Amino acid sequence: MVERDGANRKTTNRGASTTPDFAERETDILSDAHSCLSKPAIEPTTASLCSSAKELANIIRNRSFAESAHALRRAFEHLVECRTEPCLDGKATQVGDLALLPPKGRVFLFSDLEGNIEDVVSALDEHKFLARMRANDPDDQVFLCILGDSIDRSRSSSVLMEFLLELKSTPEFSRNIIILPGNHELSMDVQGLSDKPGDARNRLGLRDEVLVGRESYQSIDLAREDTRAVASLCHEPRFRDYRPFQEPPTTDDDRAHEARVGMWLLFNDIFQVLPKMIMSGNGLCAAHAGFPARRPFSYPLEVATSLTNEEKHEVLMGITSLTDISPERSRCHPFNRTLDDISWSDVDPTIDDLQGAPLVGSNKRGVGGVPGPGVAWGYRALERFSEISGATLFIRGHQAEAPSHPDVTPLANGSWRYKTCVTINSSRNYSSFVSLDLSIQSPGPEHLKFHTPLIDI
Ligand SMILES: [Mn+2]
Repeated sequence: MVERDGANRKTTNRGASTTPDFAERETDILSDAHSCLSKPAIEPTTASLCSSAKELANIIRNRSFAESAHALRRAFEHLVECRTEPCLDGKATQVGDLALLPPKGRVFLFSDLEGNIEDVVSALDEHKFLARMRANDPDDQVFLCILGDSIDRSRSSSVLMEFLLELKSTPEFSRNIIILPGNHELSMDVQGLSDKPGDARNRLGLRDEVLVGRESYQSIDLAREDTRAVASLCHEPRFRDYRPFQEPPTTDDDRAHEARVGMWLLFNDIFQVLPKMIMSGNGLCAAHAGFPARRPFSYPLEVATSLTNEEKHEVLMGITSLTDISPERSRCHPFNRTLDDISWSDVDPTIDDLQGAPLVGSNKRGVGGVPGPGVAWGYRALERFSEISGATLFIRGHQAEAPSHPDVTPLANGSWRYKTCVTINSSRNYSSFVSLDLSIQSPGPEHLKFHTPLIDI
């Protein structure tokens, strides 16, 4: 009955006024979005109809809140399905939180895009990604891996996330694409405590973009660091309390707000169900920041090397079940040490093995002054993880600044190497990404190709 009222009102509004004012139109759109959020979408995704990444990005940039809500809902349901449908046919597959690449094809890896949609779009088009994925030639498989921190203080964080998720939930592309969350996407959601628009506790601006509205958010001059304008919008009483409503909303304003809250929660759920780590059949491993480092991964190296294959497999299986996707939502992971290790850790060549308290790590990064939950790791920890996992090359992002140390080698475009680990950075400042031939057995850093995309805005 409520939906029917909404539908009637929509028709009336569209027929009665040639130029409905923005607020009225937006409320109308949000009411539609509210119903989209509560039911699965069935129509084909926009990406199926696009010939280039640029075309898709433009469509997504201009789509309505209702269309975004619809697409995100479809992406969430697809990602949940991906967790439980392993399949070995030359494509990427997934077991729980662990994404698996086949030992054939070329993989392109980006990390820390930080809302930098233009670069990834131009890179994908330069390498004819959509056409090649669509052609599905077994001898020309291309894979796209995004290693997290795709969002940051930017006007394009929500557009970039929607762009990546749209590709991921398109059937002909899905199994050539792996999207990992970084600490930006997984940082603890401490409600109501953040006064800064870019604070990690509101996912570095993504919450503001969603709750305030992309259109309003983009009208604020962030280049002038006029962040107080965003803060004042976000701290209107109705934006402060973004928990789901206990009672059904009665006014249009409430319905619009609930729709925005629903979309914000949906983004959070999507980040939870994304895979957390990537491995290939030949020895490539990739994650946002680190690898499982504390128990059971912190066996002494002599114990790790003496594990049977079955025992190593059992230890690795810990990676496949980091996330509880039960309907009871858990949006933070303060006590999931393995997830902290993967999404927050830093390389520190001055540390022999691991540094970090047993429960909460003590590396320098943190949220709101609280020490970061990851660990700092050195060579022995990397060696032990390589021994257990069989990884000969570990690719990560997260740490733009290379530590100054004789064992650290600066590479192209802000990337750097430490032993068998390569840290890449695809943010605006560096815009670099790497690719690797997956057929190479036991690859090392020397097998990586470094790219810098053309910026074409
Ligand atoms: Mn990071």
